[in-house]
Amino acid sequence: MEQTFLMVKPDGVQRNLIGEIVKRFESKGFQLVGAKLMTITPDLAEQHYAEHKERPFFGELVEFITSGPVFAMAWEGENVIAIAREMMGKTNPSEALPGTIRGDYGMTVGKNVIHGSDSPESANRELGLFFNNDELSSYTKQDTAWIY
Ligand code: DAT
Ligand code: MG
Repeated sequence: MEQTFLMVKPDGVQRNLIGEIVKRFESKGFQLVGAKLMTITPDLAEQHYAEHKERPFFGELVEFITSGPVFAMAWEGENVIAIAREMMGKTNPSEALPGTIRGDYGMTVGKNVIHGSDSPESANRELGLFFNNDELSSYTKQDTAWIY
């Protein structure tokens, strides 16, 4: 079963959106396999966003993502990487459709509420950056038979 890394960013935590965001992925039928509230160090932020190192907004991005606690999550389900990206909406909340998380709760590209891995490679990399193996739970939920 596929897994992805999702994270409520510092703005989402401050705006009391953790529950709302967890609820959307739970209700969809995905399974939570790991979660923690944590403050990202500058070193972890630079590793996490390494692909953007040369972009002009990199400094601001690192400053923002380390500015307060985030809620880091590992979610599991069929096609969860792509479906979670759809549920998040476009990077720029002003272009994200209503019904998506960024479309419903975001206003600016800087503070866009949620992060989600964009490919199997990035999911694997990001899950490894944020979680130790013993922080991820492998378990069977009773509702799985009613979802698939
Ligand atoms: P996503 O978070 O949708 O995967 P991304 O990987 O292209 O988007 O960029 C990572 C984050 O960087 C994004 O969530 C917000 C910030 N960002 C992207 N483009 C930006 C821009 N033009 N100006 C400021 N911040 C930007
Ligand atoms: Mg990205």
